[in-house]
Amino acid sequence: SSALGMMDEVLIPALEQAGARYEQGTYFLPQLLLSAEAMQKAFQVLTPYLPAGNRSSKGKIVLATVKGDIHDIGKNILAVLLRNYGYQVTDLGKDVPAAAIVEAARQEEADVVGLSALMTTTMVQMPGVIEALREANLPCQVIVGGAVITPDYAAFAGADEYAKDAQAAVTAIARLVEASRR
Ligand code: B1M
Repeated sequence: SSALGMMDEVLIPALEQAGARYEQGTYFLPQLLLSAEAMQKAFQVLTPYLPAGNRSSKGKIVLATVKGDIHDIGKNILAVLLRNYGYQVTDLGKDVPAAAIVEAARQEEADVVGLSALMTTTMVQMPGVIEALREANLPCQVIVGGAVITPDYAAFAGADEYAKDAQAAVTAIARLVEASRR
């Protein structure tokens, strides 16, 4: 199997199973943390084998997990894929306030800002971040994703694109960079 296949078919389902056990009450936070750590380590091993496209600079992308949310595994996968495809990625990390995202988008002259949220309690940060980016009059396009996000919610939040997984996000971001350069 390919590195991306191992991630999609083995690692992510395993982590989802840990999540399901946590929900059923047979796993507790320490087991969930250990599972997430194991995932991050496996991910580091696979990183050099993830698909690489043409590496000339294709665009500048700013990524962040929204304020209040410390889930970053999906966003980290997206960052690695984008770098492998030749994008210049500024990863602001997790639990990032709106003002820091706007500041980075301005400084980096981002073509695209990507926001991730994994919880119903934090996805509600997205509309505010997008509004702040628009108010700052920045020319960037915005893509959102994360387990709880739906296409409807992305539209409601004012995003230009939604992607269900990191691979779909790479394709969508290629479209957005085109659009922002037109
Ligand atoms: Co937490 N957690 N967690 N957790 N955790 C969830 C999300 C939850 C669904 C589990 C549950 O209760 N069933 C639940 C949220 C409920 C909800 O709101 N619907 C939850 C909760 C409640 C919590 C805590 C509050 C638990 C507590 O403390 N009581 C706490 C939150 C703390 C906080 O954020 N303030 C917490 C903590 C943690 C850990 C630290 C233990 C750990 C995170 C470690 C880390 O990220 N560094 C963790 C984990 C691992 C999970 C589960 C099990 C797995 C998430 C994950 O990494 N999946 C999760 C349950 C589940 O999903 N089954 C759960 C794998 C990852 C590759 O997927 O990030 O979705 P994901 O990314 C995908 C797509 O969503 C997409 O691409 C990726 C695939 O290619 N994608 C994008 C993501 N971002 C994108 C951005 C894009 C485009 C696509 O464009 C920009």
